[in-house]
Amino acid sequence: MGLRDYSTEQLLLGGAAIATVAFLGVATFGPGWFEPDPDWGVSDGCLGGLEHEDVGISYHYHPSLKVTINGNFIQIPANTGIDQSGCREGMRWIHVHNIPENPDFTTLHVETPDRMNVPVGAFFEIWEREGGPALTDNKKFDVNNNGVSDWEEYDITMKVNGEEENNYESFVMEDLAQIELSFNSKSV
Ligand SMILES: [Ca+2]
Repeated sequence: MGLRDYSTEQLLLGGAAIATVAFLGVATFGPGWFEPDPDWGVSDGCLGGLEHEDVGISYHYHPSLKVTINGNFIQIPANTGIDQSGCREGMRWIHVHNIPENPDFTTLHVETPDRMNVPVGAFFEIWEREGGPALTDNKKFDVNNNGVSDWEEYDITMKVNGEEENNYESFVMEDLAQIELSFNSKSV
């Protein structure tokens, strides 16, 4: 190996090292770094029920959710995620119990056997307001349940505890997080 070749190799290695450092820099300081990867499978989980083995609940916490479409409050129905198809006589790992009169935010009960990153989109799937493969983009909001991704129909804003949040469907819910989603029809 001549000196010239060796230098080329060093240059290449140096370039690779710089690229690696740059990549790590983006991964470390990029906007997604602190956001955990969502566990999308949680929407298939079922507590009790006819078709699932009963497992102990290790984590039980309560984010809450408020949804408006063009400024109109949309009530998430009581018992969403309870005794539904695929989870008869059981409860999905994210579900709703009774609704108080005139709620502002609706309490979600997140109950999982292990610590999991439960994204808000998984609740939309349980609520059947999320695009499945047969309807529209998977894991996308479909709050009006028309089979068209809401990203094509609405300008969507999301706030968590009053602060703007940009992870939308992938936002991992924490205990007591107040999640507010506003869907506003795109002007034609
Ligand atoms: Ca839609």
